Amino acid sequence: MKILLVDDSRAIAMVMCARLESFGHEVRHAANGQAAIDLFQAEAIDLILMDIEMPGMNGFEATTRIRALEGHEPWAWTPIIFVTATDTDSNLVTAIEAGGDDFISKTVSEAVLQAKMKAMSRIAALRSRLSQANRKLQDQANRDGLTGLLNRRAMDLQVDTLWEQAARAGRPFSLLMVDVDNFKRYNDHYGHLAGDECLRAVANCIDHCVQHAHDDRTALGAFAARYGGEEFAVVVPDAAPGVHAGLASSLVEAVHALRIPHEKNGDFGVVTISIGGACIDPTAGHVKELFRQADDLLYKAKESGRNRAEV
Ligand code: GH3
Ligand code: MG
Ligand code: MG
Ligand code: MG
Ligand code: MG
Repeated sequence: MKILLVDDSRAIAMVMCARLESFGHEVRHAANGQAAIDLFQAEAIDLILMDIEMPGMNGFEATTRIRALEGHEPWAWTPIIFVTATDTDSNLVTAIEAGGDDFISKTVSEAVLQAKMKAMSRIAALRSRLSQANRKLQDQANRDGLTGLLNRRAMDLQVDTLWEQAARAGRPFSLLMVDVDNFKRYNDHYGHLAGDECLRAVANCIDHCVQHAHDDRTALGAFAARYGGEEFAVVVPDAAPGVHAGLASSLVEAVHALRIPHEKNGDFGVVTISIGGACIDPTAGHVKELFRQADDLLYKAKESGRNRAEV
């Protein structure tokens, strides 16, 4: 484990440090509460051994603050053991109320210290498995199973946040609505399995273009999502007007260049997409207006022959 040892006494810290290292742990030392918080934020710590009496911020206060920092993360819980010379009832109660997990005396025997460290390693291992599983579940909940792109739910959440940010910064916000042309006929002609493969390839191509799109060498910060069925959305949160138009035509070209055979797609003979793209000032309109405009322009792109972008 990586242990954060918080103690204002250099002598005690050196003794404890040597013992913990002899059990195979890695130790970081902080000589006061604030230094402990700084180290905790800078490094991945598995366990904290916390002194109580320290000049400035004491151990109770430092513990309360560390617990507040952990508050945003669902599985974050770093075991904190108080180490003190005065293990009175009132100290024990205050320690637990501040968010401490255990309490040991400064004169603790080597055997007991080692046993407690073992128990805490088990907690640290469990916590790390939970946090990994949680991250995996979160990722699964945000992604579309077929294409691996962000799903509609995740996109809506992202758009809300980015829209607010763009409004505060007074920057334009762009959206491209992408729809595969005559895709019903593709399924009818080639079958649904081939249809799925085709959607995967188109999604991949769009994602690749969006990830590599640059505006004068600056990455756009844009992302693609599966909006539903054979429709995709590309969110361009911080684009100068016109940038979204360039991206839209490069997407149309890139999908056409895949040359995926589609005999029933009019004269094109290959799979194509149509795009409606809108760019609006977030302080002057609602996000629904952005989607409505993009949708109208997509309809126009379909009407005027497909395999094109209207922006
Ligand atoms: P348009 O050019 O006007 O967009 O015509 P279209 O045929 O693409 O539009 P329409 O909305 O009539 O048909 C969309 C088709 O997309 C129908 C649906 O079966 C198919 N589709 C939607 N999701 C999936 C999917 O996940 N896999 C497959 N294979 N097909 C899908
Ligand atoms: Mg002290
Ligand atoms: Mg459609
Ligand atoms: Mg349709
Ligand atoms: Mg379509």
